Amino acid sequence: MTDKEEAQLEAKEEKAAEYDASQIQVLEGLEAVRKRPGMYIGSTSTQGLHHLVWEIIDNGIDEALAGFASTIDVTVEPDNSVTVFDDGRGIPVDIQRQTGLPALETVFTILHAGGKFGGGGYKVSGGLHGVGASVVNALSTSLDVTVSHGGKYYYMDFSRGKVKTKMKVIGEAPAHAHGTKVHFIPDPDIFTETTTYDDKILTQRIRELAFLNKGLKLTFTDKRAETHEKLVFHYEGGIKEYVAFLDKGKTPVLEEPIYVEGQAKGITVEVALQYTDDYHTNLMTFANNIHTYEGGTHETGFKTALTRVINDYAHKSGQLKDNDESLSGEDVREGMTAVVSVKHPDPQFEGQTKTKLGNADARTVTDRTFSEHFAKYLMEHPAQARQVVDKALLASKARAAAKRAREVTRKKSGLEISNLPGKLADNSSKDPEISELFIVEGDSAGGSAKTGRSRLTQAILPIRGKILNVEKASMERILANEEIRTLFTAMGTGFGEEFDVKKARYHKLIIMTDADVDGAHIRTLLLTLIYRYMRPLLEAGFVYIAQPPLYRVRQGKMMRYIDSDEELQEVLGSLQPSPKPEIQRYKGLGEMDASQLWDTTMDPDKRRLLRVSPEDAEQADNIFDMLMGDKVEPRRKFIEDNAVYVDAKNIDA
Ligand code: TSJ
Repeated sequence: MTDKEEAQLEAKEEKAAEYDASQIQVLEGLEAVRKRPGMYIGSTSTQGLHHLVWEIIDNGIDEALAGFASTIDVTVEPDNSVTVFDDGRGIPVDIQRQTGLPALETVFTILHAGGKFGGGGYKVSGGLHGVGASVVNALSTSLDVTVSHGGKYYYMDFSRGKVKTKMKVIGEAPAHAHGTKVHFIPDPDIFTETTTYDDKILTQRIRELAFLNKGLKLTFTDKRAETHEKLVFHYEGGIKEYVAFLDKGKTPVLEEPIYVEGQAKGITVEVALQYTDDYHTNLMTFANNIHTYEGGTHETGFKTALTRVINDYAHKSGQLKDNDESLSGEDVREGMTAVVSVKHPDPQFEGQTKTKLGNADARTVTDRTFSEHFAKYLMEHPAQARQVVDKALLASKARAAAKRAREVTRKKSGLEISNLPGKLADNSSKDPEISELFIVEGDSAGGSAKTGRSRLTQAILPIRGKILNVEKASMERILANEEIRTLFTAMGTGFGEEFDVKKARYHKLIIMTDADVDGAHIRTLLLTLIYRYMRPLLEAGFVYIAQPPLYRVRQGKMMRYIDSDEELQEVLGSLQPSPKPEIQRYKGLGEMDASQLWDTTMDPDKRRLLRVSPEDAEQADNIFDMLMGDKVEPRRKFIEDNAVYVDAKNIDA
């Protein structure tokens, strides 16, 4: 062998070794995903299962944001597998220099390879959800991809992340056909709780993505349903149509929502807002299509600009005099529905749930974009501007009056913790970490809970049936409601803008309602209230739902508590026919005595609590709007269609 040949051989061996090493890294990478899926997709519950779909769709959205795709089709197949198609350029099929592999293979086998090539623009994949398509691949028993490009169909498939079929051409495509189709089956070994997709969760997010990406057409087809109906979501107006959608059934103040869009420093900002005749504020903010529940810089920029511009205008128009007190943030937001959506090339997500935007430049760009357009709008629409300012002035007056009233009552009866409301049976420990507050439906169940509880750690607050319609009530009226006041006082966290989660006197707030439709209503109402006025509790993971059993079965000495009709059938099937098993159905908590309530629902060693995420509570908020809205027909239909859903599903997620 000549020196040259020897050197060539060595180089070749080296390359082969490098290749082997990188292959091992690939397998180790995807193996790590399978070992700790929660680290990559948050959880392996139904949320994690749906996360797989978001991951894949995000790639199609990126292609649309880059200007190459106009449609994304999502299909749930009869076997619960999912197909996503976009009509973009198709994932590149050429061989990459560094790896010697088709780019297509790399996308599905290398961690975080999702948006690494292509460059430029913002990517929604790579944001909060953006762990990449390889993670979905690792967690699927089977994943296949078809790319149409340059007159050919390219195909490749995988199993649990490992290549099964190397990329190959499987046919001739029409010359101008282009796109990417990904089909995957979630691995039941990973998603042990459930592998069943929820059409409501999918529909809601797909609709939201259509609102957030104006002009992009998204479709959803559920092939498990008899109809196979294709739902089409396509909004040329984007978030402006979102605001109108959120305000359905309310009376708008402006003839149509204000919409502004601007761009600076590579950041795109869109804001849409409307005022309606109710008191509740609905502000939703998004960064790279991710719902930023915890807000962040874009939200701050928007709020500051809104308050400043309205105050400036109110002075110019003479509605506010020089010596008048300025309108507060809460005043100018009362009755407002707004969506703020920014797209940032390098979003930084912070906070407890990583849903708080941290980029400082998003604040300045949002503030400037919005204030310029909004100031101009007010000047050009004086009649509507007057209404907006009048509304804020009214809110301001009501707030001042309520404050005075509060100060008076505080002096008299005291709202301080030293003077906790009579209905509350507080626990004896002062350590918030081990303290739990049970909100219990009904005085009789409240009595049992007080008797049965662990006095050291468990506080009980009984509440009566339907408290109050939060939607129709102003902040003042909500505060005036005794039971709501008791809840806020007991929590010790304050209210609205002064809310401080660090002051929480209990790190578990547990909602305990009957397992019937009324119980579901009360739970929805409480979650809505918490979502709107105590949201940081949700973000901190402090909010829970207790699960009382549905049945008790007794046979001789054997006794079991049972949670569902299916379980009841199962248990009855496993019993001897005699002696005849005795079945008790619990319609309400009140039917259990103190020790039964403790055993089944309150004992920390035996109970099963459901933790409520901000997303769950948002669903409750949506349901609540529908249940309490003016329109009777959708409500009746909703209750009929979703009797089960209202009962439990929105919380079980
Ligand atoms: F369809 C889908 F949503 F399921 C999906 C689409 C799933 C995945 C994992 C990827 C895609 C996808 C990727 N659609 N379109 C693309 N585009 C690219 O990967 C691409 C194509 C061309 C170029 C280029 O610079 O020429 C760059 C990129 C990133």
